[in-house]
Formats: sequence, C-alpha cells, structure tokens
Amino acid sequence: MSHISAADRIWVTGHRGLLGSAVVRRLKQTNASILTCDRQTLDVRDVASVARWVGEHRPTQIIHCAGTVGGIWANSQRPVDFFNDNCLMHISVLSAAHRHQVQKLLYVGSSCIYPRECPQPIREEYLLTDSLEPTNAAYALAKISGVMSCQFYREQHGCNFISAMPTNLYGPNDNFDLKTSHVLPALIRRFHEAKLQGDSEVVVWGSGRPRREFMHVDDLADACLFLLQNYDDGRPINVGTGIDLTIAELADLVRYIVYPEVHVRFDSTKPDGTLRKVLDVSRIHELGWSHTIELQRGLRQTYDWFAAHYQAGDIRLGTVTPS
Ligand code: GFB
Repeated sequence: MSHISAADRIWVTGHRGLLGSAVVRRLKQTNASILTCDRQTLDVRDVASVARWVGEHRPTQIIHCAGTVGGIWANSQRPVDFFNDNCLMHISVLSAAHRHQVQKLLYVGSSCIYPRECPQPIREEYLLTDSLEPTNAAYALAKISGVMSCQFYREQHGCNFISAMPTNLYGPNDNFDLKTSHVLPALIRRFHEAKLQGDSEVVVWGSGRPRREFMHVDDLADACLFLLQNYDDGRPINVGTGIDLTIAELADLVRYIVYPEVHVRFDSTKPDGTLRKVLDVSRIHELGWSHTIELQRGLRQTYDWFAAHYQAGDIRLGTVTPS
C-alpha cells in the first residue's frame, strides 16, 4: 500500500479524453504533480518517442488512459485501427515505464475483453475461457494483450504494473459523434436534437433488449487512484457498479430527463452486440471501494454538461480519433 504524495509525478496518457480528463480532475485534489502531453507533441503509438519523453520527464507513476475507442459501429468499421493503435500504445508506454523504472503503472482495459457467452455477472477469472463478441473482437484482443503484457512485465522484470477492467463509461468530454460514439452519449445527443427540432420520434439502434452496465467516469477516476494506492496484484480487477439495465430502459431514462414527450422507435437493422455484460465487482468491494454516482444522477449531470457545451459549440461531435 502506498499514498499519493507531493513527491509523485503522475503521467496521465490521453488526458483530453473521457477518462484521462476525469483522472486529471481527480488528481488535482491531491498534491501530486500531474504530467500530460498533447498529441501534437507526442504520438503515444511511437515506441522511440515515448521512451524519450518518459526519460526526459521521469514520471514516478503512469495511468494509461489513452486509447482508440468507440461504440459498436466504429469498432466494426475500423478493426485494424482499434487493434494496431491500442497495441502500439501499450507497447510504447509499458516498455518506456520498464526502461525508466517507473514505480507503478495502471493499465485501463475494458469489460469487452471477457467472452461473449460467459456467466453473468462476469468474474475476473473468466478471461480467456471462451470466444469474444465479434463486433469488438479487434479492440478486445488489443486490450487483452495489454492486460497480459502487464503480467509479463511483472513476471520477467518484477514491474509493479496493474490493470483495471471498467464497465461502459459515460460523462463529460465523451465523444458525441452519432456514428462513432457509445450508446449513452448518442442517446443524449439524439434526444436533445429531437427536442430542439420538435421531432415526434427518436431512433434507437438494435432491439432495445441488450443489457448494459454504465458507470460515471468520475467514479472510475476515483477507482484508478484507489487502485494505484491499494492494489499490487497482477490479476486484472473489475471496476463497475454491478447494476445493469436494458437499452430500452436506458432510452426511457434519457427520454424522461431530456424530452419526455417524444416516442422511441427501435431500428432492428442495427446490431445489438453482446446480449449482456455486467461485471462482478465483489473483489474491488472487498478492497473497500465502491461507486457513488447512481445512473440517474450521473445522467442528469452529463446532460447538463452536454447541453451547455452544445450551445457553446465546443463539444466533440466529430469523428473518432486516438484520445
Ligand atoms: O455503446 P455501444 O456502442 O457498445 O452499444 P457495446 C451498446 C448497445 O446500445 C448496442 C445499442 O446494443 C447498440 O445497438 N444502441 C442503441 C446504440 N442506440 C445506439 C446508438 O445510437 N449508438 C450506439 N453506439 N449504440 C462497446 C464496444 O460495446 O463497449 C467497445 O464496442 C467497448 O469496444 C465498449 O468495449 C465498452 O457496449 O456494444
């Protein structure tokens, strides 16, 4: 167990993205120095540049949040980018961390690493026990190799690299591009624009039957700091709420918050993806951490953020890129 102190220099990769920006907000509540680097200055996929940057800036810990990410459509359209970008990023960051003796590294994975048909809720030990969900296999394989790589560095070099597997996230600074985003930001934007235009109907992809678990990104950022201080185990650890709902129920919740008068229509030509993925969070609960932001409150907060930024025109409505 260690405590974050003024002596710590923590590099947050992907600090402009959904998770990275939340981790920086959370770290500002500590007295650690926060290191960040813009994409124009450093391409996190470039092994030599990352090694040089880490050698010059000497972080004591790294929280690796950068990633090429997206929803079900983006994953199916750009599997090569999702696979290559994410593999290159963890190869660069982990090898630089080892080379320059970074004391601890937290690698952030994803709940989609688990098999498509595994028992629910999903326990950490189900990893690599069956086949993956095809709509995000490339991303999942890249993330699995990152998790395994943390274990390999631990075994071969004794590095203190740990990995967390979060459930589906949402919150400020998300990607609100309707094609490439995840479901929750897409629904917030669709309902909001329908309200502005006075539309009578909003389209939701798929059958509405798949179940998903959603966690506010500020909860994950808090868990990242908790794990950095309290977890030294090579096994990945789940981070979620343990509570799921159907996409139809989620759409109803967003409709209720944003535009209650509108009708919802399901577009069954769009893919459902995996039917259920809810995490078993008993291990992190046993360590003493649990989420605090319930979905309805988090949704209201995120919608307020979205509406203010949508009006100001400074929101990510464009296409998906590495964050
Ligand atoms: O959030 P999402 O794209 O990703 O989709 P996954 C979740 C569910 O919401 C699917 C439905 O059943 C979608 O068909 N959905 C309904 C929508 N309306 C929409 C919409 O407008 N946009 C989107 N995107 N979905 C992702 C993986 O899987 O989960 C990633 O693709 C990552 O790799 C992430 O692991 C956590 O939950 O299916």
